[in-house]
Amino acid sequence: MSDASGLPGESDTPSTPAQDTLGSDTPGAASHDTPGAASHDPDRPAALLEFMTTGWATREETLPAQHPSAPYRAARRAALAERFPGERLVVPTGGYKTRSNDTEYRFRPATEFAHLVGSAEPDAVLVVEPDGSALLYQAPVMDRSTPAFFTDRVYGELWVGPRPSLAATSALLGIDTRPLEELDKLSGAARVVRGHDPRVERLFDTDESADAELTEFLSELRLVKDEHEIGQLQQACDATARGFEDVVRALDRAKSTSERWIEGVFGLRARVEGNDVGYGSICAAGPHACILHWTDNDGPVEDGSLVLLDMGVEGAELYTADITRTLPVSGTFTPRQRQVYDLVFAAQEAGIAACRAGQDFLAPHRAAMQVLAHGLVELGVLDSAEEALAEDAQLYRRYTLHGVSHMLGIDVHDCAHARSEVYRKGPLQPGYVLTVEPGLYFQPDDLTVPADLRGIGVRIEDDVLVTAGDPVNLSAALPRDADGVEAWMRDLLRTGG
Ligand SMILES: [Mn+2]
Repeated sequence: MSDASGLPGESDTPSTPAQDTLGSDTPGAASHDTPGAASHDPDRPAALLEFMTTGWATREETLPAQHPSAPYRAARRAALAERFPGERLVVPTGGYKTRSNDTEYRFRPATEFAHLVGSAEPDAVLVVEPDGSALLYQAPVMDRSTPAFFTDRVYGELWVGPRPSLAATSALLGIDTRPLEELDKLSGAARVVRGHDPRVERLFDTDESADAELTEFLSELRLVKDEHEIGQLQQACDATARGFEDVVRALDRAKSTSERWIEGVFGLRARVEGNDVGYGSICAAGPHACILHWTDNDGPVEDGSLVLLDMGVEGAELYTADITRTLPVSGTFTPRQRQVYDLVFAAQEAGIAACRAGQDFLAPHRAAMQVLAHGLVELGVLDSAEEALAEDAQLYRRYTLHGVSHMLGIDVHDCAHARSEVYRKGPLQPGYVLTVEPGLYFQPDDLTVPADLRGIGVRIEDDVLVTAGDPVNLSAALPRDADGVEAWMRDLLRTGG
């Protein structure tokens, strides 16, 4: 990170304010002598500010072509306007989140905003007016026409790079744009998607349950994916498959370091081919596989053990994959590992087969649990599958721990605010993309399981598109069955892929 401070403690010199309307709530924009400056920034004499704004070559602005996603997003905004006719609807993207002091996390647009607009600009706000027209309020560029271009750490061009103009954004996304400061002129009743931008929430007269209804509708609008979204999810799955291949090729380095090597290798693929990882990578070797969200990733990777990898690339438009493979570190399963693996695989096969339109959302879960419960008897873990499956007992869940499916999209656990009757208790519909991810987890100190199973954790997770016919596995590029996994690893380890 660059640090522009020269000599601290220079004399106070009046400086030109960057912009009044923005940044008061923006982390990193803490005002000292200049809005957008940090505590260690040196003061700037007026003569310097004047000098900095002159002597730059003129730039020609070429407007970009419209993005292929624009018509799809326009249709979503039209559906939103139709659901709440005559109302003002406000969807903020949110701003930078502070990591510590004046350093921020990388900006990630809010999911509702990403779905409806597709801009990556922080602090932007979509407003759908009562007549159904849509306006995007966005911070104007701070180019060399204002001293802010080199004083403002949040928007200044010399700090954060060139940002798109309102005209360029409008051309790219197919939506009318307004300067963000004009948002402050709005007031009165509106529904606002809460939780992303408190400043925007304070501008309007809102009602909590009316706002929740807006968020709920936008969550449900994402249940059925259109063809563009399915293409994005396929790309995310394909990039993720390449990331898994990278990891197998890098297993030797992981063995001489730790699980972190795997996390890093996959993260490299995610940043190069996508926006980032869609969630913290779970790189769980040996008994760490029994911890569902193991993200410390600081353990050893040892021959003879399994490594459970739950990782997903989030693509440029923020759609994420969510894939799990459990691999033998040596490239070959032991007979006992393979027995557990084959059982989880059979459960997943049953789950994927149940991903058919008209089945209810929990059908894949029930199908997989039937297989797992009966298999647990064969493994010598349970005495009776029927007893364990009984509604008032569900003892098998000691080893299966979690549900088999969730919706997938811009959020890894997508559509979280959808009503239960259309999601968890509703029917599967063509265009749904959900995970199928059964697992078995035998804790290292679980005295109810045979000693040679303790410390084994296996999960297999794929991303499945529901269609009018057979389910389509978007992550089929990665082998799932034990033989297929071994052959795939052998190939990558021998040839380097
Ligand atoms: Mn998942």
